Amino acid sequence: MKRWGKILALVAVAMMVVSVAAFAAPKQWVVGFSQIGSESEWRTADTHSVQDAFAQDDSFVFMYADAQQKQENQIKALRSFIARKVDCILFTAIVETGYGPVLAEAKKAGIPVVMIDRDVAKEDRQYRLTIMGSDFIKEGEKVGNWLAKYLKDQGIDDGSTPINFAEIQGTTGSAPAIERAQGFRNIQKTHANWQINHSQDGDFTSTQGKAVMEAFLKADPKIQVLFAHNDQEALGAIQAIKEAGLQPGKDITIISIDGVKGIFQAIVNGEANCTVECNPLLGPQAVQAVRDLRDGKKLPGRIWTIESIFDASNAAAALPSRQY
Ligand code: GYE
Repeated sequence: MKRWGKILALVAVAMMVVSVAAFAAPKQWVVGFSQIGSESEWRTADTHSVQDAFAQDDSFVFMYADAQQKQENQIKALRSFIARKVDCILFTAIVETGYGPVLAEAKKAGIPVVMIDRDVAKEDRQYRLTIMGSDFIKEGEKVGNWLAKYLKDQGIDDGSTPINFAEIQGTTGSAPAIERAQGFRNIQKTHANWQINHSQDGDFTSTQGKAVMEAFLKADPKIQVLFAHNDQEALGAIQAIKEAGLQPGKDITIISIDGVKGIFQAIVNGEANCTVECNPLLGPQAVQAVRDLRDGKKLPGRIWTIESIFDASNAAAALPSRQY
């Protein structure tokens, strides 16, 4: 009897120790983030936002993998997260295709994958849980709609004389490049005189944006409108336009997407005309989604970000409060 009493007491003490330990240190969730690289100011702001948001909550162990613009590095990073049995994977896909097998491995291992910003191709979306970020088709449509009004108001577009457009696309095969091009064409189609005479990949960087614009201008100095898929490319193109002896924002109407400080300054200086906002500050949303997941809540299939449009009418007023 005495012996049983002792055993019971020991069990009770052990249970207390276990529950106190559990109370003092709840299981930390390990979250691995596979990021593309750092091709633009947008990307840097996005990376910092996600890193800072997770750093503020010590119930997470946050692992960051920078793929330096290479898909094979991303696939390696995803495999190492799976091998490490992380609790959740955050993933931005540099291009849409090529991730099916590794995402299927994550699903098989029971690891939820939350896409941030750039999605994978339709056929691979069955392997990921949700996507948070912007509506790139809508962004392309906003570009077209803003231009329609602006070109008409400026007397550049009479509705029938051909307008000479150039487009610097984002990284070929990436979700934003595919969808921004599509969105813009949805509007362009409704203007019979809008001609996209030049279109090339600028890889979302200012160096490439400049190189592509130089080539365009060499072939055709009479370009009237430039749509760059991101601000970084537009900023590079502005350099090329100046070096060609033309006035950016005047001789060539320039519109791009993101809303980084550099383009705000260019708009204020009259060297760019408009930016369609694409919000990179996805960190707080990402933490919330992972917390919900940990709490067993069901995530919506799509989490949208809220965005605006900035031109000469509102850029100066908004500039001081811009966070990226
Ligand atoms: O527009 C660009 C970045 O994926 C939405 O990638 C993002 C794009 C953004 O390099 O600046």
